[in-house]
Amino acid sequence: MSEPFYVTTPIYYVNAEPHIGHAYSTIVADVLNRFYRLTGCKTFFLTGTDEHGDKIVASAEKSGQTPKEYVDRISHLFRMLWPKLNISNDYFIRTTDQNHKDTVRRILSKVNENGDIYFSDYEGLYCVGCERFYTQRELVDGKCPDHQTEPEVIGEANYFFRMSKYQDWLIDHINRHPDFIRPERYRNEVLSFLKEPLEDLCISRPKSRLSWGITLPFDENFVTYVWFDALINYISAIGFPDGEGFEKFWPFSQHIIAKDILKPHGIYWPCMLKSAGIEIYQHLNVHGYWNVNEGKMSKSLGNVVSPLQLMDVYGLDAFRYFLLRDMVFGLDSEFSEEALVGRINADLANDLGNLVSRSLTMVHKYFKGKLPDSGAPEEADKDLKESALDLIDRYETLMKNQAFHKALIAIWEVISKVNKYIDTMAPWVLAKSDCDRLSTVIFHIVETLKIVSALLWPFMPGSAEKIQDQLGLAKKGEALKLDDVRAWGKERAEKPLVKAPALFPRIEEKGLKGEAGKAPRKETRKKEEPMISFKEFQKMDLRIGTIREAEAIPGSKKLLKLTVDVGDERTVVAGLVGHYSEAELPGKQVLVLANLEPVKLMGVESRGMVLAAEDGDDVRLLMPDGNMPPGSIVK
Ligand code: ME8
Repeated sequence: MSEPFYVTTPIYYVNAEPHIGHAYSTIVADVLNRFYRLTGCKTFFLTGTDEHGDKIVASAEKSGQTPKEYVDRISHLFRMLWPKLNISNDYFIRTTDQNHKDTVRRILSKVNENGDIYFSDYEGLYCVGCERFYTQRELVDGKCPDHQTEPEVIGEANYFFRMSKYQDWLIDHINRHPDFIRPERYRNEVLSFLKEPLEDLCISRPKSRLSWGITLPFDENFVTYVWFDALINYISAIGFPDGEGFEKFWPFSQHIIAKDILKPHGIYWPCMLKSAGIEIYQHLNVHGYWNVNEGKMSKSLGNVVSPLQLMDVYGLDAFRYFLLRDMVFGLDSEFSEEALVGRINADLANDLGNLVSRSLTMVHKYFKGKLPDSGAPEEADKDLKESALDLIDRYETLMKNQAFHKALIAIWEVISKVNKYIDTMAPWVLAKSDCDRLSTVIFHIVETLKIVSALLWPFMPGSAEKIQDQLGLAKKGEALKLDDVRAWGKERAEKPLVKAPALFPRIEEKGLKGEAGKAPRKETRKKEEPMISFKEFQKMDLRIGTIREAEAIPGSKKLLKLTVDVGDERTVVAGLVGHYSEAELPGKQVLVLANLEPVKLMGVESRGMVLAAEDGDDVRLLMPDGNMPPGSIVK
């Protein structure tokens, strides 16, 4: 029986609406969670919101709400976002939950009883954005490196946690567990920080300055520092101290965070756990930043990228795939819509989408939708099978090491191998000459596709399930597990394979300018257009027009200037050169969209559009089935 798996995201501050940075961390956690489910592990996946502290109070004031009203509203936005991104979290924690508050007080009491809390006067440099004190050497040009603001000097008496006491222990723990913090660059960053003496941590705020927090169990006049409160969510959510979930999952805990919060997670949190006598978490997995136009996303710069907008335009799985494929876990990545469209068209529409559709088409055409058995395999078949089965092992190793982009590259190598196998084996030729070979080839294609779909499930659950459904394999809504696909040929379709529309429609790149961060532009649409209402349809003034004259437009290789009678005579410019001659057009009746905004084309004002059907290079005008008076309404 495999070990359980427990994954967490940061609990996000409710002072801003979710953007692609939050979406990325949460999707990474979801991918990992689904991956471990795929391997047969029992898993627990936690996300939530961080709702106390100065920042929240300031944001609530700005929006004219009480802190409670404000946190309820924004927390709800996060909670509602995750199902839309197909996030499979088991629990959503809020630091304003009573159970969490009780756990924080319990741990503070324990740490206090252990003699690790003392009261003292302190004056320090405080960054409100980070909600923490900075030392001089942490500042860059006197400013907080994250917020580029000068910290305030704050002097007040507060409670302190003796973090310094755990410095040597922590260094030793990191040295003895090389993958405790990963990738290595972040482990080194923490170790390098620990080369200097570790200062004690200020863990309280006087209620006279901030009342929106958890009251200290040993002094009514103070609330808990927001980080001391927030980090504890990882154990309060699973029932610390004696809940079943805590006992089962905590020893297998993995946190996902970005580099901005490395210090609280890599230093404060292990020291807090050690002081409270609790086992340390297993791994801290740290990723880089998504930047936009080479800078951090920020509301003031107006370059915040909304996950929902992207998803609406490009589709959820394409968005999830892009985030995981384009970022090397641990390094920063530049977000651009061009790159997203490029990936969708090349990897999803071309490689994967084509593979699925041509495979299913062949099973239908040659075997009436029923998957044939394999005959004796030849070298090429054995080679494909070996690559597909090897892929499962490579994939497992890569996923366990957060090398998501490499796992996807490995899957795509096999996708491209099957596509080449199809081209070389040419089933359409075998269909005429060798039925046995045809069965063997189709069998190998479908088996490989089955493996591909299973490995894709953590990244693109909806599409993977669709593929499995089309392959007749979906079992009561449960996706295939790794063990199901490892047994080559064992998992057989229980119903006929289904031919279905394209999984990933190509995106037209027309007009894309790559201003990342801006809302997706109108020209960038899926070919599969959204539905329009009847009311919207009625806005179109479609009429029958009779072409009176047609003439070339000097300098244009495509356009003709038409004089069309649509009840009134008007000029309509149409791209008909090469399809119709000027001489054959007069007298023809056509369909005209008469209320299109006038536009100047090659210096000629066009008032309307002549409708035509297009198939590659061929263009044919649409005409009424019988003569109609010019200006007749089309409805
Ligand atoms: O720090 N690129 O909350 P937060 C990638 N409440 N990830 C990004 C990102 C970007 N540009 N921007 C944000 C807090 N993130 C605390 C956490 S945990 C006990 C308390 C993601 O709302 C990334 O995961 O500022 C980062 O660590 C987190 O959002 C910070 O979220």
